[in-house]
Amino acid sequence: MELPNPFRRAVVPLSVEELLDISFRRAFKKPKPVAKRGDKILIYRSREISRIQTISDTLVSRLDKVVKSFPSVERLDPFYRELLDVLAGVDQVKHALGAVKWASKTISRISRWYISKIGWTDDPDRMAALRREATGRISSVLKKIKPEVDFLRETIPRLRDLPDLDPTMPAVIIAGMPNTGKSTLLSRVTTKEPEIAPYPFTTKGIIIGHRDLEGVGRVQFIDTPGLLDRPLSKRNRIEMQAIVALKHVSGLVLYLLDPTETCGYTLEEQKSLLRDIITSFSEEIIAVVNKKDLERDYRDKFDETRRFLADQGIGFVEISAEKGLGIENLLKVVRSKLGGGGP
Ligand SMILES: Nc1nc2c(ncn2[C@@H]2O[C@H](COP(=O)(O)OP(=O)(O)OP(=O)(O)O)[C@@H](O)[C@H]2O)c(=O)[nH]1
Ligand SMILES: [Mg+2]
Repeated sequence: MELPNPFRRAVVPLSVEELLDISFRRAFKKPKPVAKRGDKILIYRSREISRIQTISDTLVSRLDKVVKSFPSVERLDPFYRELLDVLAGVDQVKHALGAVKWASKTISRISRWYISKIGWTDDPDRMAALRREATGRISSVLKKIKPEVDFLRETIPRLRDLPDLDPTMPAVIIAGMPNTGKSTLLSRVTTKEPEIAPYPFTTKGIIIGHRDLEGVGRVQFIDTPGLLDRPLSKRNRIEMQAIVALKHVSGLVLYLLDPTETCGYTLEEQKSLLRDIITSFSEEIIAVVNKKDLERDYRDKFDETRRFLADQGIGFVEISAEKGLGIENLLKVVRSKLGGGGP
């Protein structure tokens, strides 16, 4: 049973220009109502009223859909709530949705008021003038919320793209500094094919792949964006998503180390980040020494890494994610940690 991403069905608003275009076009395209007895005043009146009503109905329904389709922030699972905060800001989203709701209410109030005013006059020119006033006010209400609508147009697609995390399924989080081979490892152990590239911050969001492990069942492997060795307050939006996974997903953490330093970060930095993660999070951590295929050229660094991990009492395995070395052994260790038997 998968917990679907709660933002999956959130509706992305049309732009303010598109909203105006659609509603006005609809209002002025409508066939003119036919009054059988040819009462001109009735015809004029119902035509102007129907124009305002169509514009208002179209806008209100589009705007309300955006607000109603967005999940209640208070009821969000903490993992998704914090991702929402990292990717968009909870307060900004609440403010933007509030503005959309305000616009919808104001538009329907304006339209009711002018419709009733048109009902009181028998002068066709006055009716047209009132209708123009109404549509003018409606447009300016919409234009007022343009920044909020643009913000939601940018933010909601990002939220809809978040992966589905199942809180009931065993989880393995793959973490480490940028470029150490996290995504390469995910592609080795699951059918996911994340982007892999020889530069940092290739992975910009959380990616989840699955694999069945004997004795454990289906396991979700969570690839995370690279983390730099720096305090929480300095972390950017990309890094913060990895922190959210470490904080809110309970599972096993595989911390990737690249002793070759070809990732662009020194072993010292990688060790320091590992120590930081150990003190900051309660999850069990296994160090994964990657790029073993290059050991011959970096023997001292590999030895130094092993010594450090042994001194700190941190369990580790050695692999080459790229060449597929040591993967079976790594999976065996993962299985046993997740209670599936093994060594
Ligand atoms: N030689 C060697 N290169 C590897 C190995 N694993 C990964 N690489 C290379 O390291 C580079 C980074 O790999 P990624 O899997 O994209 O690293 P990442 O940790 O996901 O990087 P970010 O998403 O940027 O944090 C790529 O050029 C990979 O081909 C390995 O075992 N041996
Ligand atoms: Mg990656």
